[in-house]
Amino acid sequence: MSARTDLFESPDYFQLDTLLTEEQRMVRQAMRHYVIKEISPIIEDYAQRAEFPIQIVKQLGGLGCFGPTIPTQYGGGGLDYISYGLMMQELERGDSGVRSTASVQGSLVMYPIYAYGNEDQKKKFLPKLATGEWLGCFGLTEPNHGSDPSSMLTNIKDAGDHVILNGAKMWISNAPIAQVAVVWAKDESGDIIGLIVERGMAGFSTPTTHGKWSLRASATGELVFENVKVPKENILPLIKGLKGPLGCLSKARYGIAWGALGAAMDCYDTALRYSKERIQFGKPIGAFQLQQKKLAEMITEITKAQLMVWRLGVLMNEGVATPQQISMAKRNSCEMATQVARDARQILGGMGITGEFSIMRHMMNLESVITYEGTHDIHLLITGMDVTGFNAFK
Ligand code: TGC
Ligand code: FAD
Repeated sequence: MSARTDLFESPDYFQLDTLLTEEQRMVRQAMRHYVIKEISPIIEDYAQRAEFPIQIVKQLGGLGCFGPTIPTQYGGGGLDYISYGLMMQELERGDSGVRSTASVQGSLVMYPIYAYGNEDQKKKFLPKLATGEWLGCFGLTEPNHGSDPSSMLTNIKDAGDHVILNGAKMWISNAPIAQVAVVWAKDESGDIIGLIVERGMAGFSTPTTHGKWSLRASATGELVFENVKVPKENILPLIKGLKGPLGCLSKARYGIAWGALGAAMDCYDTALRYSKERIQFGKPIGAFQLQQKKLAEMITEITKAQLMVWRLGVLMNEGVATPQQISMAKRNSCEMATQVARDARQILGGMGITGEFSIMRHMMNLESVITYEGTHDIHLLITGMDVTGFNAFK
């Protein structure tokens, strides 16, 4: 058995399929087919080489993975949130970096332009981003300001018909290859604003981050701004304050809650199959109680997470989901997936550390997924604040 042959069978212990609409099932099927055909055969090699498979950008655009909930008039998919979640689940079942590409483009680049931009900005950027002709990135984190983005130093100064942008962003997915960057900076009053920085603007560079053991098939880099002249027409006019970037993060964190689940489902499925085929002491290792305990706990946790994200999707569709509910689901899925990947890797013994199987790659990827878009601790504190009313950040 080799990961190069994708034998995935989706775990659905509580018959959640019956809760999905025909359209949602079709979306999921299309994504599953895409992952089996285009991602599973190549992703391990790209990850080993630490190379981003650039061809997926146009493929994902063609499949409607960029901005699936954005209205079709701007090139989005006009789909509901459960369809969006299922897309992210299937993509991350293939690789977290593939889902990251879709999350960043749809939720962190297209969404702010759609929600906070004017009509000219929407018409200029959204259709090209939707098809994958252009790739975008999202610059919030700075070298000295990660969990606490409100302390950011990146800033703009008014200079007539343009602003002068200075500062640096770090750990930015897609930065080295993006044509456009949605960047968050402080204006002269100290308010956080969003602006669209385009590749080619003088003083703007995007050095690549090397040496990652995680998300190796995703391009990560910095955004460096040295007196960059950004036309005022590139400022997003409809938002001021940290709620701008956090509003985008709510959309992306929702996608991660489904995505991490996809990685966990792949690890479980691989480990279950292996446990039935691998013989030790004269019987399949799946017949030993210790391995059954791991598998039983995995499917229990996966099922709980599936129920949580499905319910969250319903609340998103009704427009009543809270950022705090999204935090809980993101945190729960990431923690669950990290544990499932670790246990699944053990079930495969030595084979578990090789690239013949997807588990070790998922396990390493999930270390980024549990960290970005708000760390495990930050989401716990968001829940803590919500239930107690006390703010542990201040
Ligand atoms: P705080 O005072 O709590 O909030 C400031 C304003 O924002 C509002 N707000 C939200 N609005 C929309 N959605 C949310 N999720 C929101 N959370 C808060 C809030 O109501 C307030 O509004 P207003 O009107 O009163 O101004 O802000 P704080 O400075 O105390 O920080 C709170 C904290 C720590 C929770 C927040 O800053 C945080 O979430 N930190 C984590 C940082 C983070 O997630 N960074 C992610 C960077 S992007 C990334 O990782 C992309 S990875 C991409 C990939 O490859 O997939
Ligand atoms: P820090 O904020 O320095 O945190 C270090 C530790 O301290 C963590 O364990 C944290 O939980 C803990 N901590 C911090 N504050 C508290 C507190 N108040 N109470 C208790 N514990 C606390 N950012 C972007 O803007 N755009 C991107 O596209 C992007 N892509 C990324 C891709 C990858 C592969 C990675 C790894 C990161 C990416 N990030 C991106 C950055 C990511 O969002 C940050 O790494 C994350 O928000 C944490 O910030 P930090 O790394 O500076 O850690």
